Amino acid sequence: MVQAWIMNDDGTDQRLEHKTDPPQYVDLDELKKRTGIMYWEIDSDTYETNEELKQIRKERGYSYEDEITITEQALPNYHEKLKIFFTEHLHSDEEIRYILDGSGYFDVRDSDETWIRIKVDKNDMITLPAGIYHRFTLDDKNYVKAKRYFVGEPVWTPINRPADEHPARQSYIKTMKGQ
Ligand code: KMT
Ligand code: NI
Repeated sequence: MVQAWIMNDDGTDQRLEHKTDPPQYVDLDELKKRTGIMYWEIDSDTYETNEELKQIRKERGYSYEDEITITEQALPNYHEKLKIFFTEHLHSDEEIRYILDGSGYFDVRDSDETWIRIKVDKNDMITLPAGIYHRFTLDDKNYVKAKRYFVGEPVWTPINRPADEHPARQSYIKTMKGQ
């Protein structure tokens, strides 16, 4: 089950939890309000026949799918990719990930620049809205396997911060303000 907390961004090992002392947890409703992130829990042992997943994909137009395994053995240019994932960026489209196995952290900026760290585990499916500043890291287990979905032809290109003038950023800010 996904868990989120305010991140203590103290510059130490990115694979650690980085909770504040005491921890400040952010529940799913608050996460949605502060960032626009959506979350579903879907049993990854039976996802191929899961009706809820089928419905979500249909409603949200997630036509494309593939799978990514992030381990040193499985992912070509592993170290370089991890650096790219952990560089603060946005995308012009939603980033949709469904964790089949393993775990990791998505860090997302809320509207006052606070990093919220989201721990994703097996069965967690999350959608980061287009235009949100974010990054990803493995945790100390160094392993995640995830499905990637996309609306139409995938564009994985990260647009590194600063990207404040990017149309997806502008549109994200507008949506969050109007909420
Ligand atoms: C990304 O774009 O950050 C990734 O695909 C890595 C995370 S997948 C759980
Ligand atoms: Ni990204």
